[in-house]
Amino acid sequence: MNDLDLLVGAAQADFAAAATPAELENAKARYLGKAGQVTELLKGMGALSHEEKKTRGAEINQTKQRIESLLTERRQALAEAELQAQLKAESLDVSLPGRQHGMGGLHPVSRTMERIEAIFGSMGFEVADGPEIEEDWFNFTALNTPADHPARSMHDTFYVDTKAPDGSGHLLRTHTSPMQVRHAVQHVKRHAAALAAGQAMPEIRVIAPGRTYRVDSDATHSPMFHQCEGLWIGENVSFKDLKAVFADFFRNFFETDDLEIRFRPSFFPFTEPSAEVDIAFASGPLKGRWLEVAGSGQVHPNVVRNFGLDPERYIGFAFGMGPDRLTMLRYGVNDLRLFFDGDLRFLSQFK
Ligand code: 2NL
Repeated sequence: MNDLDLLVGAAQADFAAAATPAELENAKARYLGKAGQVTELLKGMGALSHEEKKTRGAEINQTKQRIESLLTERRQALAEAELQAQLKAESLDVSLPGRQHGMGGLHPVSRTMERIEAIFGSMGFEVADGPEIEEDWFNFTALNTPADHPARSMHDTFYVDTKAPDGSGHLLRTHTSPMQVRHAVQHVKRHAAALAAGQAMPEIRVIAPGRTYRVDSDATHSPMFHQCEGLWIGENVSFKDLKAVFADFFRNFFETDDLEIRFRPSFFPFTEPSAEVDIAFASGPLKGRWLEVAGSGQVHPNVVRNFGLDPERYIGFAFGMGPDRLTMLRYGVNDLRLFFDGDLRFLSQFK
């Protein structure tokens, strides 16, 4: 083995040791670069005779070609290895089963809202809608709530803008009653001609479910909570109708006829007289305990007048209840905040 064979062997070993294209290019420079070993051999030929130059030159050129082809071979091997590694890293097993999308479900409070709408719908109640950012007049003034009433204070209410000089202002509605006020005012406008002619107006029978807002936060109060109010106005609507509506509603809602209903005197600015509504189950885990489930009353004459109706002719009742609390009772949930934390471990139990 001569010096040239040894050089080829050294280059082969060097190229094999290069693990990356960059390392291989460094190894190449050591043989074929400007100061590389092959280049140095060619430079050293100056001292040889003409005959020696011919044979030695041919041998060196051959050596150079062998090293170049070793280099090409190694370049290809590295490129191939790189490609294989990339294919492996990005491989996709098309035979794997598809990922399943989790099936969503209605929020438990939404389920309660739907039940409430269906049950009252079966009794001929329409469903009102309206803005969550409400005008002062619809939220308070129309409902006979005087300017100095504590419910109107900054302490209890989220105001969106400060009161304008004309008394108008905006706030997050503190109950769903303003939707009923809007509904009643529209209803009266629609039947204005009949009313002016002294003819009868179709009854107002509506519920107003939705989100409401108050400055309040603990285990049983959330700053955002749900309410469903109801309103029934006609020429001959009385407390006995209210009691029948509640009996029908709660027996349907809790799916039992074994419950009692009682009214307790109370006060609301928008009703007179007013009553709290309690129910008690005759069996089950809550057996015999009176549970407060709604507020109610005969609509105050001032409120009837604000609808645009004559309180001497039109009379009726209104009520308000909390779907969040009804949901807690129906499913046995003990902390209101669980409904609004968004924890799927809790929510997925209601699917
Ligand atoms: C409660 C009290 C109540 C009303 C809401 C009402 C609405 C109109 C006119 C008159 Cl448009 N009244 N709503 C009446 C009595 C009680 O709710 O404790 N809610 C959870």
